[in-house]
Amino acid sequence: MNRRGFLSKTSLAALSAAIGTEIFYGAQIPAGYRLIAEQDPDLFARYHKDRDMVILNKRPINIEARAHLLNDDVTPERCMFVRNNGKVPVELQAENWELLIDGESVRQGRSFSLEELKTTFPHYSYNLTLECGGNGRSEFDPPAKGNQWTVGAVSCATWTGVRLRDVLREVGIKQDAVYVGYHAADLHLSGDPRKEVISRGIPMAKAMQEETLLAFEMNGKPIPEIHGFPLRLVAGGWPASVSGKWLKGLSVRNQVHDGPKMESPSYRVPCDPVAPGTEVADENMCIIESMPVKSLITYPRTGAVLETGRSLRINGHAWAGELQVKEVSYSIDFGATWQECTLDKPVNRLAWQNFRAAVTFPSEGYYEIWARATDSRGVSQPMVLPGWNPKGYLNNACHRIAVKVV
Ligand SMILES: Nc1nc2c(c(=O)[nH]1)N[C@H]1C(S)=C(S)[C@@H](COP(=O)(O)O)O[C@H]1N2
Ligand SMILES: [Mo]
Repeated sequence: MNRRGFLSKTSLAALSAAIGTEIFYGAQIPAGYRLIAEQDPDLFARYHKDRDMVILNKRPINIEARAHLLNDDVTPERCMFVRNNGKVPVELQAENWELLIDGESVRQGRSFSLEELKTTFPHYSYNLTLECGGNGRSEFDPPAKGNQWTVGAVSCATWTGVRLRDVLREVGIKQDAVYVGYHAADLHLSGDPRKEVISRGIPMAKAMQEETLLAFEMNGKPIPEIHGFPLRLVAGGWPASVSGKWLKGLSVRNQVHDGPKMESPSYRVPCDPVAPGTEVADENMCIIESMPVKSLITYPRTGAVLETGRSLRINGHAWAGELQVKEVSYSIDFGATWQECTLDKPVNRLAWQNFRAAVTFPSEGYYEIWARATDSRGVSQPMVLPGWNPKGYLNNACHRIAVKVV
């Protein structure tokens, strides 16, 4: 330990931010000393997460919500799941942040400062549902490797930014444009700066939708550090992996983007259904686009106990990727019969929809409440597991909670 030097004010400020509170005797920390809290950081404090959230992995950081934490119409930072493939970039600064737009299909590459984006283009706000393609993975059998998400890798926050299409039109796009791929500032776990962690993308049609944003605010404030500060591509209704955090670049491509995690089997499912456990050749795996219809009961939390003779108010959210949800029903008899819930319209396209119902029970006993949503094309959630796939994506089985009437 070097007793001669002490930490500089800026390193001390960074440390305090990392720990989530002021270090009272911070001025006394010898230079070169590593705090215990740095070696085993309190991720809840560090990233402002509810202590009921579940840490699935610390390296990279992956944290999921529980169903009851997602009860708000607009998901607060506290309850928003975290999915990282690499390391959270350090010392992020909005000043001097540049976004480079290049690729075979731009007329001429150019970059915008964040400030320029904000001052040049009109701002829009949308509530956008972001669900990880692997949400629900934990239920597949044979199991799939990766984060064992249960139900909590979904959010619907208010995102504010400029439209990607306004920016692309300003830059000038060639006729042969097919895809827009993103590039981000996070570092590979290996620490190798030449390795890109993840660089996915969206077809032009999705890129040009009015709700597809280059966002700089979440819920009315600068985007939280771990959710992509200071700039993020946000494309609701698709696997959240296309919504690139810490956005540094966009490549307008004349072919399907081929960055890391675009290749098979990442974020792909068999083009045709397969039996559980089947090995599927790369060429028979298709890129996931719109997410399937799904719903979540967010109140009460599972395990609720109710006095007999009372009715139980339930509520939750339903979403269907690019489509709207047209109906949500619930069952208390393991799917034998279904009753319709009241369902709200989305506040805007690609936002989840709230549903509610007053449930009555015939007698004392143990019950399960199952919820099932149906999209505008008439496709409903499966009651149990949907099609098995090698990476465990797209589990949109009915959500279930347990209730005891005593
Ligand atoms: N730069 C970058 N963007 C990223 C990721 C990442 O690891 N790095 N993960 C993606 C995945 S797989 C998901 S599900 C969402 C998670 O967003 P969130 O952590 O804000 O909830 O971010 C996506 N964007
Ligand atoms: Mo994801």
